Amino acid sequence: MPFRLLRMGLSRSAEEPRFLPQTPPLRPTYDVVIIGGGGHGLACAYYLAQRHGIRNIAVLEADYIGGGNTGRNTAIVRSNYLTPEGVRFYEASRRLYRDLSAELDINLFYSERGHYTLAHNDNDLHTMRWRAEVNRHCGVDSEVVDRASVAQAVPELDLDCGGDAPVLGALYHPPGAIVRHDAVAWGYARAASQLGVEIHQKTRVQGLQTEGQRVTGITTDRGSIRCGAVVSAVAGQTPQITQHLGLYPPIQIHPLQACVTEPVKPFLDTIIVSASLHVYMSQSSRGELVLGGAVDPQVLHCNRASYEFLTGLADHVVDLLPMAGRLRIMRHWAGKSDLTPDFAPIMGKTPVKNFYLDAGWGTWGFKATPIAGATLADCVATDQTPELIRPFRMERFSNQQLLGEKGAASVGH
Ligand code: PYC
Repeated sequence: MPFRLLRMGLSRSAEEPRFLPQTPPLRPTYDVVIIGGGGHGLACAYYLAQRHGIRNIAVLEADYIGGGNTGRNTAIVRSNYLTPEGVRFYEASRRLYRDLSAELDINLFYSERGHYTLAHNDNDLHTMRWRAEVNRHCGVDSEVVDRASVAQAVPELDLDCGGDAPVLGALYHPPGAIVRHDAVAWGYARAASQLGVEIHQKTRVQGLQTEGQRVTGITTDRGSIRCGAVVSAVAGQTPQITQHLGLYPPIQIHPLQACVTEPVKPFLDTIIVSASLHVYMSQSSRGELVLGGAVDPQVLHCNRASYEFLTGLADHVVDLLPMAGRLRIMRHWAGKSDLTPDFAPIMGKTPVKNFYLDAGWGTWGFKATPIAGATLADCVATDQTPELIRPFRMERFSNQQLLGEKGAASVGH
């Protein structure tokens, strides 16, 4: 028996059992280097190879793929934003997500649930009506519904919220969905790798080289490489990368925490969000309640989860869903939100030629993954800014052309 196992282990005839091939040594030169092996970086690599035929690409990931914000969010997909620019962009992302399991040949457990953003006062209702108007104008399914409709959708909710913040109605967005987040990273990674993209995990960037105003190379802890173009898609690590080029985009990093409870029988088949109570919740296919809250108030570049957050979140969750008080928390984590002043991302070209940025996603990065990857790939391949991401260019901060997307937030900031 041991000999048979040994023979199989050493045999080259058996199919490669790993999801990704083993990491090769770094080559001296690549056409494109993507810093960040999260969903955005991997999606960009995939679309560069698949849509533009650019295959001499390395994705550099300091840790393991999908181990940053891609694996640390609450997996919500929606497009009910406030600004027309945001709505169009996130709707394009939602449409790509909907068909992504088939495209990547992996079950992403994409599940359309409907998404309720609760209104607890007149101000909330005003913003919901505004969002519904903009959404419908952009072809996105979204409407304001009354309190009775919310009660009918989720009878387990206490719509008086313990008497403190009674629910008056909600913005209802039927296509709101959840999707298995780690599978999104793995799906893009495998599809990109099958097209020839190299994915280098445990490879940390230490510096960037320029000649004139053009980026030409990267120093890593596994050696130096030259490259035609560099994409930075590292979310909460952005300042550490851009500082090498003297670029300081207006980003502040705040932790964002979330948790899951022990599994219970399915009872919640929608996504419920309350910005006033700082709570969002859904039920996973395993029966766990997935719960999140507001970003931490302090700037902090770390993934530490805190007991204070859990007690604050539990307090608000129990106001809205009293039965949750009997559930145990099973896992609890934090990611790094890179917030911009107008709550819209920073995407595309930068003052350094051939250096492209994908940053400033705040609490919305995961839902943007497919379209961020696709538009960034278009931008790199053509060196032209696609129409869909023109509003997100970095110059908007010096041209006073901010977007004002804060009203679309699911949580307090
Ligand atoms: O915008 O849907 C959202 C969201 C949920 C958690 C963080 N952001």
